[in-house]
Amino acid sequence: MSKVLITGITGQDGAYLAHELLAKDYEVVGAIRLGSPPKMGRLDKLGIADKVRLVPVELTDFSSASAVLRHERVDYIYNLAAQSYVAGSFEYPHLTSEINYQGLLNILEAIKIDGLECSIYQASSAEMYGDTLSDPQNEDTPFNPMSPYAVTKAAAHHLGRVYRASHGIKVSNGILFNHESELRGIGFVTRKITSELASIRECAGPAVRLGNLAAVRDWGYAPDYVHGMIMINEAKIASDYVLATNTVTSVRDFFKASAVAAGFSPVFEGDGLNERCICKNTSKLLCEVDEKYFRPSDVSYLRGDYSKIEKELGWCPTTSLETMTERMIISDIEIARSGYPPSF
Ligand code: NAP
Ligand code: F7E
Repeated sequence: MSKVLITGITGQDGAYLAHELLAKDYEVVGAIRLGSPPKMGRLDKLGIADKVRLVPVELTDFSSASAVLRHERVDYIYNLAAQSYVAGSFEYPHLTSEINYQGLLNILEAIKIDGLECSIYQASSAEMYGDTLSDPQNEDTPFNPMSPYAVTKAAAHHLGRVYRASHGIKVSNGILFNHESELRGIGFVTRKITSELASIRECAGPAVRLGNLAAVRDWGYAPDYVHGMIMINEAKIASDYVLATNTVTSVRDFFKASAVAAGFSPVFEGDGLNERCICKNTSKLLCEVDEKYFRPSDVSYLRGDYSKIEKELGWCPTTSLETMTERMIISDIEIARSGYPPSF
């Protein structure tokens, strides 16, 4: 039986990844933060909380990271732990850098020094591309990071390549475009929209307040993407791969589709800070623009070309944006009806 260590197991991707690996009969060990109780909401929701073994580790501390790796001797590592909020990285750049960059450095050094035999998947991000003239973006598109988050991910990406080329360590970078799900954190725009629309519908909650409605993203479904992560980490040859859908949607259009899925008839009116969305059947205010959700700099457009992984490993996305949006709305309506706040 192969043994796997997932850092960031309590996050969206970590939970889905653990679920798929357990179904394939892997022994799954999850690294959790030292000194604070793990957030078990997603693992509970997938019914796997008692099927994974959780080990406390401080990934930003070399001795803690290396002790766990030496002790566990895993076959595969998925390094997903990160301060993953782009907006938050402008406020907390040091924290973001420590876990997103130093965390990977500690893992790679521990593997190098102890001569450990394992394959590492590093969670790289489409955010590294920033605003670019290349459309769509692929593995050869130069990076133009526009946030502290993107800088840390680009640095970690290059670090992985350096350890692969100079020390022969089997590390692959998955350059993932945005992927969402019922388990997405409520701070990200898609889940913010679906959870707050559900609350308007079920509990007469307030209108959703959003920032840059014109931003365009390539949104896929998280379970499809963790399947791709496994393909990447288990490939014979370590390499870097884009996972994306090659289709794009603006925040405004995602809002409209979600509002329709929630039973509203959304119409946008006005522009700039005065833009808002009304339900034309009930005149209910569904969405307003709020300056506080604009970022100091924002990536305006991302669209990924996943043809390399399709050709070499046979991966492609299988879930449409419409299906994903419906699933998120249905799940958030159930949560709103339960009367409990979301547990993740
Ligand atoms: P997520 O839901 O925000 O999960 C992040 C995980 O990292 C959580 O388990 C969190 O633990 C852990 N973590 C955060 N700070 C930590 C620290 N200082 N020490 C140890 N653990 C820490 O993120 P996700 O959406 O699953 O994404 C997984 C990875 O893929 C991340 O590296 C992210 O940057 C990257 N990525 C995501 C996307 C996307 O669209 N989802 C796209 C590209 C790349 P707690 O539960 O204790 O907070
Ligand atoms: O923002 C705009 C915002 O926070 C998407 C992370 O998983 O994907 C994710 O990063 C867009 C941006 O995701 C609000 O300005 C408008 O243009 O959902 P998001 P992100 O920043 O793209 C990448 C690939 C990662 O690697 C990251 O870890 O939506 N937007 N109004 C808003 N965004 C938020 N969060 N909240 C708003 O009210």
